[in-house]
Amino acid sequence: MKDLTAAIPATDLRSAVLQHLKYSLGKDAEHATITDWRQALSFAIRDRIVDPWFASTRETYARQGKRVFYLSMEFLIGRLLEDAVVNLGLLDEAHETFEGFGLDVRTVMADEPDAALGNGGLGRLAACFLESMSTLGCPAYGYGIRYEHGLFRQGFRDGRQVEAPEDWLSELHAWEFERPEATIPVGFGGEVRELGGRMVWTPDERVIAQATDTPIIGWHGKWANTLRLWSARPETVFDLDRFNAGDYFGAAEAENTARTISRVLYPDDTTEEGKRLRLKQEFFFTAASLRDILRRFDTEYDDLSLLPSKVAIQLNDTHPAIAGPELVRLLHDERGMDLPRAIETARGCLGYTNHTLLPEALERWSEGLMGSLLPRHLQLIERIDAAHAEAHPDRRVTMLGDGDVHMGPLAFSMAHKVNGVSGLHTELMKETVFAELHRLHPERIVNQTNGVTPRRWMVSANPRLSALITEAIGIGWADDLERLAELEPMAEDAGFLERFDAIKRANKVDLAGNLAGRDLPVDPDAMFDVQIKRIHEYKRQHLNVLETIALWQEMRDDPTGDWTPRVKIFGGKAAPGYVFAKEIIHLINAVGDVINADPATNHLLRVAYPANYNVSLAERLIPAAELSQQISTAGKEASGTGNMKFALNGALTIGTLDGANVEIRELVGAENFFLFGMTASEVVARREMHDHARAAIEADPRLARALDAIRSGTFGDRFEAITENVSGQDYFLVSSDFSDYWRASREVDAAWRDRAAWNRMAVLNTARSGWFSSDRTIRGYMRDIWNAEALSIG
Ligand code: 26Y
Repeated sequence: MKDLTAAIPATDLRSAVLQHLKYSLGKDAEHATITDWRQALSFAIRDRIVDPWFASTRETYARQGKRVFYLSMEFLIGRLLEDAVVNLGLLDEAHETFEGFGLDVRTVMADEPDAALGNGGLGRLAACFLESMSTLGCPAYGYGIRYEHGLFRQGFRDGRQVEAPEDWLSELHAWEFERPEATIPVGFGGEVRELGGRMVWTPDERVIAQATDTPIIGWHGKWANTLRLWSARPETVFDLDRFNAGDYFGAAEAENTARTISRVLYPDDTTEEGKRLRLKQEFFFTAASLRDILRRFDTEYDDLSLLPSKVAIQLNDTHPAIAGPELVRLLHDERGMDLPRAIETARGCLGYTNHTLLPEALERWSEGLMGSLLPRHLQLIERIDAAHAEAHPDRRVTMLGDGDVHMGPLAFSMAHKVNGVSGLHTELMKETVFAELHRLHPERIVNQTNGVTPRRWMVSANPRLSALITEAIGIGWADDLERLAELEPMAEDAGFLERFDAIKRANKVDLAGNLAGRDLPVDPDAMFDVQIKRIHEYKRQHLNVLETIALWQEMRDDPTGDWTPRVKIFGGKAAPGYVFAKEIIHLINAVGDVINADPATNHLLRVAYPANYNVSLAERLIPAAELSQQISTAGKEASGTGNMKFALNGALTIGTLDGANVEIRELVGAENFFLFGMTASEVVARREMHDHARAAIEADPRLARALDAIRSGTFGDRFEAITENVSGQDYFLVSSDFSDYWRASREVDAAWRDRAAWNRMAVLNTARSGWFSSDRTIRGYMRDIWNAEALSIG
């Protein structure tokens, strides 16, 4: 049939917004709230996305190219409206339109709640990847879970973290298209029987996965991919018999049980019940996604051996690693492919990205749990393990051991490529967790250093800097970020440096205004020193706090000394069950309370810890930052992506040789990076040293004094857990790295006072960080892992 919708005439943005306000929202302009205006704008913008979205789908079908399916438990997207407005090139028109309504469009866009369907780095990376895949015209689908409640909202009570549920769906979410026709049953439990030579799994519990699609528009609005998120609902909505018998709660029981699966982002992992639910979540979205992928494949091809040449499935860490056995089950049990071929075919489709080497984050499921929830999968894992053992008789690793299924080795053995997320991390994967598997499969591990999308993290978050760059090197740099190198000569141009400085200053003033509104007054003339990320021992926010205390003490000793004024800005959430991380939060706030109230020093040193750090807050903090704190224990931060956002926005880094810091330093130049601390191998050696923490404290009176202040109650509580840890076992080498961190921090102070030299270094950071675009990363995945080609239209 002819495309009846193709010829619908476009309207101007102003009419479109007013039409939606009236006819979609039922509001008149006089009584519309900011939220109404924002919803109306969202609908108007969404309308502009639909045509490129359809065109992309048509092109993908027409070209029969390979499709990429990115499976991730997390998509930390943040706000969608501004991204879409910017990528469609409608920012100026939107600005004028809203001026006509007497409103500031940035305020309207900022009204959107963050979609916080992720915890941190891995989820934000997935969001940057979605945007880059659309920008590059890589035919791709993101698959995940449509959590009713995303990452909790963080508040502070008496300096301690309190968690409140997040409620992003409480108001209309304009970006989604519900797909009531796209439903897929997913089973759990039950039994496996042989029937006519085939193994048949009969689950005893079934839920329905229901799809909701969000189009993700790329830069210049040329291509849009789909993010498909699954919600769980019961097979039968309501038990009328039980209701009629007066059992009102029981009548809704099935519904509650089913809906729990997509209720909330990661239940706490510590209880057995929590673990069970997490495994159910993982299988739920993985199984639904695989069926959807095969359904689409079946509409175009009838030969399953083509699967690896048409379908690339990327596993974002091990969370969807059950995809290996599930795909084998679909091919072998359901489609009758023989087992070795089914394993080969599945492997040809699957790639696995590892995001952490921390032992506690390497997933394991007890065979008991796996066997009760996914009995057929446990059998298949045994077969996959046995096949691997047969092929490699001298192997010493197993996917099954100590009564557990090890998801890392399973993902490794079921993927044709396995990648790390920075050069260092990939090398450490080869040497540590996957040493044995790497020996058996030396071609399998590849590196793809992370990247970030410059559209969100520069064009949209830092319009002032973006305008200056465009003025200096012309348009096009956001398409090809390595063109930022053309800024290099400007680092010697005093006039340019001054304008760069003025922009940073304006961003700082904006941020100071925002912080003042949170009762966190800061002086934009002080250095803005920022550490924003999840709170974790290995990220060492407590090292930063100890340095802050020591600095404060020295300032008090000599308040008229020649100090560099600093604002120490922290942001980040701790996992609700992570007691030590919550202690660190409490310590930051307690130290801040005392230091900020000290009249002798508070014009020189302040601490600001805005609650509820999220993507939107990051978009304000990063453009205003002058110093980026990337101080993890070497060997522990797989990559980091915040570090890249800071460097691109002209902040200098103080950091260890960890994750992508190594590559940042190589690219921006060692002289434009404040390095400190032990290397990954020095860290391993130092841990062996008896009483290393005590020795470090004895050797550094500043550190000893800072710890004494905490112990003696200067900050209210005595924080024994922290002081005992860093003076005792100190696994993360906080004490041992302190002296060198102090040294580097004072070098920062000195460097900052020479404004011209500092700005020169900052410009060089921007100019030399273009490699960290997620476009470059995605091209790497397409080339080395997916073997997929970019398509383009128009
Ligand atoms: C098993 C489960 C509890 C679990 C849940 C979430 C395990 C890990 C994670 C998340 C890991 C994560 O976010 N890793 C980060 O990935 C980023 C993107 O590659 C890296 O930049 C960052 O260094 C790494 O910590």
